[in-house]
Amino acid sequence: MNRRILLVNGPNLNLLGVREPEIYGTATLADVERIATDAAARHGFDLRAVQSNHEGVLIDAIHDARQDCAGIVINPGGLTHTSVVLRDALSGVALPVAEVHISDVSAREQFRAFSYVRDVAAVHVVGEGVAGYATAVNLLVEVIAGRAEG
Ligand code: CA2
Repeated sequence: MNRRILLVNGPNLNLLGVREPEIYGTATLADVERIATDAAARHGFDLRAVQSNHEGVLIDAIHDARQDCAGIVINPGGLTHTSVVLRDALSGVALPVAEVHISDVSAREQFRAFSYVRDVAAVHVVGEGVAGYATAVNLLVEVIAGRAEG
């Protein structure tokens, strides 16, 4: 079994800690990647982090995960609510997926309540702030371990 997790952050998440701190807090993308890396390390996994503002780059990274990753933690950003192709990439690689959102998407605008990714993800973490990335890693590792046992 591969002991690597792919962390994917979608469009605009490079602005974390720089804009809209009242919604997303003051932690930066580098902080998020460290939180997830540390959580993965506690379970003996390493973590490859990708952030892009381009859908195709995210899809290529998801496809590449088939080679060397056991699961994917993803915050698709606004693509959550729009992207069939991102959903298809996630279901196509057949790795366990944890969907994470920093904010409580169910308590914001109506259009954020729908997620194309939700039903291809085994784990959902919403509204825990950036600490939710550690929760997502922890829960994903449980899913990975369960699948390894068969
Ligand atoms: O709550 C989340 O994690 C979201 O996935 C964040 C997305 C939003 O479109 C989703 O509805 C919920 C937005 C990511 C953009 O992040 C920014 C961070 C700081 C400043 C501006 C945007």
